[in-house]
Amino acid sequence: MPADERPVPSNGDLARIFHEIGDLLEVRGELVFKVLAYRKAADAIARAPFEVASAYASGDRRSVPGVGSAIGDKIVELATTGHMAFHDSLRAEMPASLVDLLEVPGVGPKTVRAVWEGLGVETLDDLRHAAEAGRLQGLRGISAGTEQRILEGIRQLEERPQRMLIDRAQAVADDLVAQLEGAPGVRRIVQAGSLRRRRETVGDLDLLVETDDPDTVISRFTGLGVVDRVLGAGHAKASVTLLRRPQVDLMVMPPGEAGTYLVHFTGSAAHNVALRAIARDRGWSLSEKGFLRLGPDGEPATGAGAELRTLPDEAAVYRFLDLAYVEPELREDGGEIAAAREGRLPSLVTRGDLRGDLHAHSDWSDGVHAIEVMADAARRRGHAYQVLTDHSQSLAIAHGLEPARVEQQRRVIAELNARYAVEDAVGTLPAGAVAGFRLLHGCELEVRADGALDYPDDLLARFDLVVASVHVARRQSRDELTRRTLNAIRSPHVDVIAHPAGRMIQERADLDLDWDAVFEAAAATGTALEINGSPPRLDLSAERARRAIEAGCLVAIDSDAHRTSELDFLRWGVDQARRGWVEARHVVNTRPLPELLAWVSGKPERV
Ligand code: DGT
Ligand code: CA
Ligand code: CA
Ligand code: ZN
Repeated sequence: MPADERPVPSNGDLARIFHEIGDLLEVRGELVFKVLAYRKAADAIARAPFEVASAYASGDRRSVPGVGSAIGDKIVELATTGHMAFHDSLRAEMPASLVDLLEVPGVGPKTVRAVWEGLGVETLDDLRHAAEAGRLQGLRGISAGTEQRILEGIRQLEERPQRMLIDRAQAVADDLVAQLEGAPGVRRIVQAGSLRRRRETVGDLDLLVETDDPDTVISRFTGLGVVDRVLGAGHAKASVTLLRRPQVDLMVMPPGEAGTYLVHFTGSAAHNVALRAIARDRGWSLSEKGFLRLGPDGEPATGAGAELRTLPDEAAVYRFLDLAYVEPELREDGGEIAAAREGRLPSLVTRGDLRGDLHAHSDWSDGVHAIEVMADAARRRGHAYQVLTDHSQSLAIAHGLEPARVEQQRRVIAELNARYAVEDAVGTLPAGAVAGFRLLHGCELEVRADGALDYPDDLLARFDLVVASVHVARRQSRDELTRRTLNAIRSPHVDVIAHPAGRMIQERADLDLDWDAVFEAAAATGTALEINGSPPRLDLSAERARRAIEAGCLVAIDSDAHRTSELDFLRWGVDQARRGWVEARHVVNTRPLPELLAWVSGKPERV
């Protein structure tokens, strides 16, 4: 093929190749920074706003983050010769399928090389067969135990749910929106589906684009550099998978008719089914396109009698069915439709309702940042208070604090608060801060395996607020685990139970608790149950949060930050609270500081 007819690789082609180079280098055992350099370049090229290969081949070496002269030369080589010698030599050195083996939990590059060189294992199937036949043990560095762990890892990989945690789904969706915004014909983009409903995990992403030029929008979408494969594309919809990322469905909607499209693609499917039944009872068929009048035969009328009602926004759709507007977080067919009909939908808590955060760590235990850095970051977020809750003494793995360290920490906090008081008085507040900010002294108190609390009562009494949690002996019986949790709830010193189920989403099972007993005791003692905002936790779950408030419990929405950026985890906690029908009045950290402190000091009497 003459050079001028050779297709120039797209940004997506380049990204795929550089990702594969990174993977192959990893199998080869190259230094991490080298592997990461290729991956970083691949991601940046995928996102570049211009065609990198064409530009570079014509001598226009515009800057792309992470693409230096070495990678730039390889791009030019590929664009002008159709080959990249470095990539070719890596592929000649080892089969590309080895990369898949790195996905097995517990299998690193050394193991991959060992099984490939020693046994000729190239694929996951090969690896499973070799392990089942007991042929791995005996290879350098592989014991019988390692072999069992590899088998277990393969099983885990096969069973691993393919859903993203909400923070990753949000990041991928935001990135796509940024790449589509401002493109020709795009008037508005809405992130629909389970992400809009703020589910804790998201299967695929659903984007709705309002446009009067669907074909342009769809070809722009399917042509994005981050797109790996186009699964299907028509005039109204397209589905793609992204490089190392999930599936994305894009639907277009005509301007001015967004209402039914938004309702349809936000879901949930069960909520939509219920809406359609109401519509049908009233003589209409509801689809994404609008409401179609049903004929006498119960089928949508066609021809001259056809009547399609389109609606500009979602509120109008609900109004059309005589329902109050239902927030996306409630659209799970969990009683929201009856509540909308009867005018008793909850007024959901918002991020703006929170006045502070009751759970965060510093580098005194297992956090990353110093106390003053965490406090400053909380203050700049406009919190009225932040409770510092480093781990208690027995949690050695997290550098829990001995009582003497607790006393030291108290002094550090007092000095910081004195400084803030001076700044309040002279009016030199950092940007974003509100006057009167207080750093409160708390701890994350271990509930030991025998149910005992990890500090003596006289020390506990001196904290401003105590958050208690169960981290150890998670496999005890339901009775034992419940007894430990109730012991913490009933302590006059414990104010909040942190991440009550101890879960890690898709990673490990919840604590086996008698939840009714937990809710009853928490309600009776005024102990708050936490909705932990850390994306892998989100604990209480939305369902349990709803049961908790129905049982009369207070909840606390906390970040559990271990670094300053994680203070923003409050947002994910608020999402789950909303899914749990939680209102501001149920959330203890919506209260101003004096009321929060009054609640804490009321605890001994509450018990
Ligand atoms: P996911 O992706 O598993 O996290 O959950 P969703 O809710 O995002 O589900 P998805 O992506 O299959 O569909 C997005 C929305 O589109 C869904 O919430 C409702 C609507 N939808 C899509 N397909 C159907 C369908 O076959 N029937 C109904 N009733 N609704 C559908
Ligand atoms: Ca979806
Ligand atoms: Ca979908
Ligand atoms: Zn914590």
